Amino acid sequence: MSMSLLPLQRPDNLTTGAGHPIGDKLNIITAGPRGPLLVQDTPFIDEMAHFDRERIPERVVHAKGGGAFGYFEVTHDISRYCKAKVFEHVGKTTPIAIRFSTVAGESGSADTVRDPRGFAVKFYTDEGNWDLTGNNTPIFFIRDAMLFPSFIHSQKRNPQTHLKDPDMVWDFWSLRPECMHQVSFLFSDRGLPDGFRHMNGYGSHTFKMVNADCQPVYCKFHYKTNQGIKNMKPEDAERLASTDPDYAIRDLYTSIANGEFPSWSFYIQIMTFDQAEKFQWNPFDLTKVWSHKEYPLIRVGRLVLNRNPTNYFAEIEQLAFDPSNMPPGIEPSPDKMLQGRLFSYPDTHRHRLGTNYLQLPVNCPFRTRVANYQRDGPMCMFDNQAGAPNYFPNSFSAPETQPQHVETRFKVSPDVGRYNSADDDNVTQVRTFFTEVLNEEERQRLCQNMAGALKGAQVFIQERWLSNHVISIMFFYHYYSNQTPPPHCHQKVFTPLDFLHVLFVRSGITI
Ligand code: HDE
Repeated sequence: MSMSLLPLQRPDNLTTGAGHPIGDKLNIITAGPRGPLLVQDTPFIDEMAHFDRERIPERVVHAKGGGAFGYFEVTHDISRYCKAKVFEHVGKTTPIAIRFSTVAGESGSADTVRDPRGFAVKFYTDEGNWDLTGNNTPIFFIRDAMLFPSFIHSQKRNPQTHLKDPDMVWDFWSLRPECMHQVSFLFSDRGLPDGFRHMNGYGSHTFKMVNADCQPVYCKFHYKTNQGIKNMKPEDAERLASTDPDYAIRDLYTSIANGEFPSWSFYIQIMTFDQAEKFQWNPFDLTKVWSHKEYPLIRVGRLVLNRNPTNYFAEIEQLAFDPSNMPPGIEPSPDKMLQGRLFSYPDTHRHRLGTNYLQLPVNCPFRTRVANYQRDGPMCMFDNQAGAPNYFPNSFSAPETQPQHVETRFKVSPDVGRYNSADDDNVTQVRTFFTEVLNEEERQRLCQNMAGALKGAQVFIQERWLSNHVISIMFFYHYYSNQTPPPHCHQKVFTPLDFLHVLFVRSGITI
């Protein structure tokens, strides 16, 4: 795989960063053969000073990942829902970048761990970049952005021991039962995807689409793998974590290098504002899905990856996704998580990459021309918009607003407050997932995987996780009565310890 390191036909002239030819790259300048050094050895100082600054902060989450480039092609017309030019006509193609990742591990961690996978797509559209910064799951652990830093801390290292800590993980999850749906997905077979090519992607949130007549609808995005879903057995994933920790990056790179270009079919689900009013749950709750029966998938196009990065750092490490990058025709829904993300991503990029991160080639909206009143800042590249006026309004020929692209108006009249959504039906969809989506063998593996991880936490935490009536109802009725729970099931028929026993015994684990 070291093809990019093959010797060039004719070597370039070696220079310093400032372009001065270097005569000797092996021997430092010293006073006499045994030293000391001279500060005038600028080739040495130039090299060392740059080396000292090679690292930028890794992503606070999703630090380990790989990516590639390709295109999005429209295969079906959805202009009745959305005026965004990216969907303008069948056959239209738009360049894309995709970065896949794990969530909790550091940038050197193993690819084959049980963790959601990031699936972030950047469309370089004619109206600016559109970033669908999604995952390989249609849902998420929490529904309120306030909880995100705590949730992530619980998945990362214990501040004292610097070790991953099952107490922290299960303590948080058991205190927040809205996590159940995503945790069930995570401990099912799909929690260990075989590389990045064999998994689906989802925009996950509810978004708003607006058509040319300014009529809005709500929508969700799905991208289904054309390579087929393939997951790993836990024992294989564990083995690969030590023998080939970069398994997924290697698999992606190699397949593209060999001309096997992975692709995904791109779909939307649509919900009208009227339907949203009547929906049985909060349609903006990220812990819930929209039934495909009631809100069928509508085919839109396909995503194809056909080019590897030529430089990983420049094109993948510096690639910066931002859910607030939306071209006209795509707007945020009120989803509290999405709204929280609109702030967080550009904020972290300014810290990780610097104020002018949007000028980096991989982030700049190269299919359009940026014309605004922002100037200067560290690492300002290009011509800084030359002599164009840097204030608005002005009387000179300078960028003007385009009123046809003003965002849609919408009504909000409720009282401002901190609304508690902790008990917003954490049960029904988890039960559906367990009883209707999974088959018996998949259910058994879910139990086994969950028990195997849960046993690392203290018993009082295990009990709390299990005493959550969602899981009690789900497992008890499945295994012992094989029928839908009656309406009175929230009255506990069964103690947490009973359930613990059931879960572990069924999984062949002794505690
Ligand atoms: Fe992220 N997330 N996230 N996230 N996320 C980041 O942005 C954040 C969430 C996702 O390949 C960070 O550039 C908040 C949901 C992906 O570069 C950070 C909240 C989903 C990636 C951040 C969420 C995601 C990130 C870290 C809740 C799936 C990697 C570095 C309010 C729908 C993108 C960075 C890449 C990265 C914040 C929740 C997916 C810190 C505050 C939900 C795929 O800004």
